[in-house]
Amino acid sequence: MMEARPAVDDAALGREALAVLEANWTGTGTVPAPGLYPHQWSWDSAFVVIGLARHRPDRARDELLSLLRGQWATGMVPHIVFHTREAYFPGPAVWRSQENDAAPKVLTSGLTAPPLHGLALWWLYRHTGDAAFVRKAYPALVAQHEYLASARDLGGAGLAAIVHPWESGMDDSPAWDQALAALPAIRYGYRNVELEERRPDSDHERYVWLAMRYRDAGYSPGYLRDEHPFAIEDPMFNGIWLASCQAMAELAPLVHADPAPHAEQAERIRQAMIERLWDGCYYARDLRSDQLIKVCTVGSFGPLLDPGLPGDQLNAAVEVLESARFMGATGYPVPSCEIRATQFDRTRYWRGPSWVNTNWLLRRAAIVHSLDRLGQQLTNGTLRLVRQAGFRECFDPFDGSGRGCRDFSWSAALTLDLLADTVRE
Ligand code: 2M8
Repeated sequence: MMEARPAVDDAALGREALAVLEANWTGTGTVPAPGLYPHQWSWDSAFVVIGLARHRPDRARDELLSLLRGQWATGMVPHIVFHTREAYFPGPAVWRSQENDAAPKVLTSGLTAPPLHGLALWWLYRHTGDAAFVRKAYPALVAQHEYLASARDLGGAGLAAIVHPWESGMDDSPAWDQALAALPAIRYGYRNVELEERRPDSDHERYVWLAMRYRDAGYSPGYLRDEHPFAIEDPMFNGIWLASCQAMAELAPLVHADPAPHAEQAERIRQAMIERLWDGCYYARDLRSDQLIKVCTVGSFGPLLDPGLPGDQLNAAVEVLESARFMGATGYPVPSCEIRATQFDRTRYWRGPSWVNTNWLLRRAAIVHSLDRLGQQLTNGTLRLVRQAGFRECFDPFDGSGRGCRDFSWSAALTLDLLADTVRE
């Protein structure tokens, strides 16, 4: 297996990032990492599209189309598309997508992931001017958004609920602890092939149980609404959705479509996030206990992606982000959980380490709000991480050492994007 070596000069770093993405390309899609994640993951692919937009637009287009081949007739874009038979647990035998009438031919999971694809398509258009491709991909993304607005508005207020920690992309986040603890204790006894970064008492068996309950209910929206025990309105998932709605509004004229429904959707999400998730910081809301989950994580900053975020909230959220609760105290941006929380753990997956994708999203937010200094800090801090430790899955926020797997696609892809901006500046 190859592993890119850290490089100090930008040109070499860029070449290494491209080499990682080339090695992770299967001919159909880009795997997040060889071995550990040998299929196509939804938001990973969107980050790859963003990173390749200025370097390999052809590959970026193929990546998105390949992912969308996994879209269900309901509009749901699944969190994993299984293009090969490589072993992964839980794989097709657990999800059994082929037994569902709405599922496509290609095997997929039955869950979704943060809907970053509208923003990724806009990014690609912005850097290529390829309107023909927008026309090709746009209808699928409209269907994706319609699915979220209809099947996932479980709170009835205009937000999309996640029904599984995997749907957040931030699997082991402390934000899901309470909801998971309320589920029955499960012991399947299968050998957990998780990384050591996972909690020893990892909730993995509960994850699988939760996924199988949804599967056994035929992946039905009625079941999600009335019975499913896990339903959470997450500010990162919804902040990303809002950004994609705004992206779709900007793309709509290219396909002679009306931008208004996308803009209205964005407005609904904004209002609902303010009314339901804001309490001095954005928190996730547990719909089953109808309570805010009072732990501030990197997900709390998702709403900053909204250019229309009210000034008071913008300032308050940025203050928290820059404070000693987050990047003010760590050497590297941005810890995935506030460091004063009892659940914070610098070594464990989504419970402390810094991730390139959330750094990139927050840098995007900083640019949207013309927060130049913050944007620069996020850029420089992220580039320092990958220069020193390589394209690792995540990083210790205090000393910058790499954690999780190596040659991780979104770390490489988003490095390419950051470098492209650095060169221009
Ligand atoms: C992680 O999620 C998968 C399950 O989907 C896992 O834990 O095995 C998360 O970091 C998620 O955000 C990411 O999309 C996926 C692949 O990189 O890995």
